[in-house]
Amino acid sequence: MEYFRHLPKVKYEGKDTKNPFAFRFYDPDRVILGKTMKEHLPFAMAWWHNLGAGGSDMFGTETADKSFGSMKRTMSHAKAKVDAGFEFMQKLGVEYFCFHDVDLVPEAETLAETNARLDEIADYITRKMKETGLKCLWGTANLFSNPRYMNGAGSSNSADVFCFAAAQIKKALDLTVKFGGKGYVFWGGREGYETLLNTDMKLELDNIARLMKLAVDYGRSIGFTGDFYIEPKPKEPMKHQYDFDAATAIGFLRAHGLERDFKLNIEANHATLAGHTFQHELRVAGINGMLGSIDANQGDLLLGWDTDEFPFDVYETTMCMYEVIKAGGLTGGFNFDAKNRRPSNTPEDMFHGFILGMDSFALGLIKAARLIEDGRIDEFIKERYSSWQAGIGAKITNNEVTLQELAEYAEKLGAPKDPGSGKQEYLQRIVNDILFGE
Ligand code: XUL
Ligand code: CO
Repeated sequence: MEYFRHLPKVKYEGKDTKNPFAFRFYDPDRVILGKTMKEHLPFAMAWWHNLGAGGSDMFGTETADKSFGSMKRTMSHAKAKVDAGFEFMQKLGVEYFCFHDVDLVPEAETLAETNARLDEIADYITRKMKETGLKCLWGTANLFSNPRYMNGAGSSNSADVFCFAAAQIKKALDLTVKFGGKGYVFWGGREGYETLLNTDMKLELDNIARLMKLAVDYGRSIGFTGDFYIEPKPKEPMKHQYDFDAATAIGFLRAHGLERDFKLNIEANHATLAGHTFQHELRVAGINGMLGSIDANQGDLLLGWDTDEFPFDVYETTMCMYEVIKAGGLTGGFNFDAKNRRPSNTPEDMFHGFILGMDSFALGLIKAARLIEDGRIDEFIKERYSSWQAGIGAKITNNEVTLQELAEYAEKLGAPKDPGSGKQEYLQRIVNDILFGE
């Protein structure tokens, strides 16, 4: 069965096309800074949004029909989703998918039954992967929707719940390995707290790390060679989330000896919820050698929650690609953890969402490469920090000085040289010129 029969395979037609089902900037074979666009931008489809989310919210039911011709919560629906998803990815030229365990099948009453369903669908998916050449970017376990996780998973007060989380992670890792996934994600959906009046914070944090260590040991024992990722998020659903932002997650990983196996999956909308720019979070991950993967979406700065919009702000995608290029690329990819707006409820809109997202990132890549080739920003930063290249600056960075020596140096100097203008407006204009002036 073809689910998007009336929709074409989306191709690159260049920036002058008015065809709504063509890429204007994403040209998979175009080479930029020595790599093709496709290599720079391994795009992925999020199973949950694209094949699952029908637009329901707190005030209303679904507006989009994601039944794909089958009754929901059945295995035939699960299979229809696979067929529709693979057709969708092929038509868009998206090579990867990401999944939670319970995105793939309806959860059953028992773990054993859910796992049997997962085995059945995994065989079905593996066959499709072989037929099409499509791949898995990462897998994860949903440890937040089922009521048993109301107090957390790794951070639950209940040891039994912790064991259920372990069981789900084990199975999700089995599936990720079966699909040849590049990564495995921990997004700590309910790993946080509402009030310290009922919370043992130290035990909760230690237990989350224990669960992660157990996952690493198991994953490595079954041949998982990819990266584990933490996906930081500051709030929603919990008031205090333990993985607040990149810096917090990195500190946590280092404190528990997990930094060799883990990197970060940075999500744009989570960054802005944490009061950071997307670029800030990418930089923090990048300079720590932990920029693994990206959940490519966009928030609404006027709203205080995770709106998971398709990325359209080219300034943001440019700065994102600037960071990614500077960090030497991703080990993961760009997962559109994004959904159509509730009134955008047709299959065409599903295509428009991905075309928008892919073209926004392609344009961001083109512009980021131009910023780097232009060189004025790099040059300015180099000059701004030139005092560290020689003399006392070089001695400090080589760790060849004592505080006493520095004090003597400062005293002799009388006054430091003018540190110079930061020239922010000049630099912002360069970015605008490259984004809009050429
Ligand atoms: C939630 C979120 C998740 C993770 C995977 O905000 O981003 O969908 O990406 O659990
Ligand atoms: Co996400």
